[in-house]
Amino acid sequence: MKFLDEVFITARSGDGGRGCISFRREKFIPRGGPDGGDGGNGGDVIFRATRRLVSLSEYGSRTYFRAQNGGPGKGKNRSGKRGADLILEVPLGTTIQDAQTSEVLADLIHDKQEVLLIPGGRGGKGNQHFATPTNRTPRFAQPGIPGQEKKFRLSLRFLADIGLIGLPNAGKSTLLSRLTRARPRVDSYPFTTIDPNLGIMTLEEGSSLVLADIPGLIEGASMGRGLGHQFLKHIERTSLLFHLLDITYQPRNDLIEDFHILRKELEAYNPALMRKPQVVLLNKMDLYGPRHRDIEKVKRAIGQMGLETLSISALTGEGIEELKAMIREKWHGR
Ligand SMILES: Nc1nc2c(ncn2[C@@H]2O[C@H](COP(=O)(O)OP(=O)(O)OP(=O)(O)O)[C@@H](O)[C@H]2O)c(=O)[nH]1
Ligand SMILES: [Mg+2]
Repeated sequence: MKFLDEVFITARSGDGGRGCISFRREKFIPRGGPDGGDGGNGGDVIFRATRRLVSLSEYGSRTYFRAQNGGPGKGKNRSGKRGADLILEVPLGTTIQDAQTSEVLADLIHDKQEVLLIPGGRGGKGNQHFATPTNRTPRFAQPGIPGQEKKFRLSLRFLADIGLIGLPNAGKSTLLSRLTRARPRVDSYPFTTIDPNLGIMTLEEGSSLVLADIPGLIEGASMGRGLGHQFLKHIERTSLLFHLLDITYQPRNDLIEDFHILRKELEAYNPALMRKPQVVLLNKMDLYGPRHRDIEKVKRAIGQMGLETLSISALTGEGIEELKAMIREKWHGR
């Protein structure tokens, strides 16, 4: 299914069932009183966050949903059935807005978190409630209140702990598949990843972290070049960024310059991204050769900017244990 992080949908709560007009009829009670039951309430429209979903794809084809109507009241004081609620499941990190006013109605961030956004219509009261000393045979009951319809904008920003960023082909997806059970596509051409991926990394003591792999960024990404910028929102909520540098990358022959280009893109998109803790991962160390001697210089320059570096090979696993230890340490230190 196609990855979607923004959709518009319409939902309607259920109508309340109508109240019943009925009179008791029993053998020896010729003129029994009113016994019309109440209509059932219509179902509510509820949004529920679930870890099971990572995209809003389910709302790509179908965009109209409604909760069940309440059943009508019946004789012998029996109430109508309550309409079933409509439960719309969304991935963690989904913001729900009123499509007309843009008002933010909910931001769902916990697994199984629910929010009721349209109450079902109330069922009407049956004529059992309306007998008075002067009117013992009320021939009326309330109709149910109709449900309401509303248009929503759902937008997703991943709730990930760590974001993987870098130029196309830097090895982000390879690293994701090293650290988690996710198996994103990996290939030797740029822009292999066109939709963001999520992976879950389990830490020893049973807790886990979510990693987000977004499409490669290029110069001008914040202005809409390439694919990257539209996905930068998915790393806005992370608390740590891994910036991957491919040590074999050659076009400018200056890794530091490439690094600055991407940092500028992040800053231009949202300065808060730049303030996030960042670790620079020098990737593809398995290809290290005489041509890459300036790596030490690169490390020093990045160190002078106050950033940590780590040399790894996402492909062979070199340095990955150190990387995992660093992640564990950072998470325990919080
Ligand atoms: N030799 C070597 N190759 C690597 C390493 N990491 C990734 N690669 C290769 O580099 C190429 C790109 O890897 P990907 O993981 O697809 O890179 P990406 O950063 O996700 O790329 P985009 O999705 O295009 O942005 C693939 O051919 C990988 O096999 C590494 O540590 N060593
Ligand atoms: Mg990729």
